[in-house]
Amino acid sequence: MIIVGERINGTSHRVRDAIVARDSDFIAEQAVLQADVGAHYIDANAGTGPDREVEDMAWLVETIQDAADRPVCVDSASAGALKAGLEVHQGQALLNSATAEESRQQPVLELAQAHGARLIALTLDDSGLPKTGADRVAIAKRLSQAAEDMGIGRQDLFIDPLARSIGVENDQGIAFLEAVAGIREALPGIHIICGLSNISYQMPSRKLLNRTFLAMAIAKGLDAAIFDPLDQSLMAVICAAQALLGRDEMCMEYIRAHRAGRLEQ
Ligand code: THG
Repeated sequence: MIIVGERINGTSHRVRDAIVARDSDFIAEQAVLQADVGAHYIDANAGTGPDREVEDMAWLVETIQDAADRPVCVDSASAGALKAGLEVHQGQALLNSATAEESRQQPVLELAQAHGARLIALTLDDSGLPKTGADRVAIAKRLSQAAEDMGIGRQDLFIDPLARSIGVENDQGIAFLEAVAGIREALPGIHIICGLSNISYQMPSRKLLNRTFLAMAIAKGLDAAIFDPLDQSLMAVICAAQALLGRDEMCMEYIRAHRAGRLEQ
């Protein structure tokens, strides 16, 4: 599993204050904490207004990479902020995100191509949020073809089928899981990612829903996720799922995690 640590997100007030105050110690600490528990990428989402997001993103990417030896998942809906993050990034970034919308497909694909970045593409087009699994698979195929046409191969493309809350629409859990299975079958070798917290929005006991959903999605073919890696129960679910699916030879990693006290509180 490829883990993207989500703690550096300006929608959190503490993070937003640190960005505005240019508190590099706080951002560095959040980056190191996540890298130390096994995050492969550190997400950087400034979440600030259009008047300052470009500068904030460049500062965030530099501050994270000065502190932690990890690539950054440069997270913004704005092409300008994505570009600013890529320009200061060392090594191969993960760009978050393109969509199949007219305004966001080609510009973001071109950015990824120009910088040799990996890319997250959301299954979203100009007809609005997809409802069914089949809608998401159809958009994923178009995104994969458009990326391939630009020389971006499946090994560098992460499809995000957009998990939406079961508290808002009851059948969104199953629609997402069907999308993961359909994409895994139609596009072998592609990566499938999602943000884990969306599924439980407006529901009680969110962590229980998030970790149950993670286990189900891994079984269908999810191979990357965006979440807080300091949540030990989620990291434990990944470890257990890999062992249960025969992806942990002799269950060695599972046993090692158990001995280190990382599986149960
Ligand atoms: N897919 C992709 N990228 C994404 C998302 C996705 N990036 C943003 C988001 N979703 C994932 N990142 C976060 C970061 C923080 C929180 C949720 C998702 C979060 N924060 C705390 C909370 O609400 O409890 C703190 C917020 C606060 O303090 O106000 O939940 O789906 N490709």
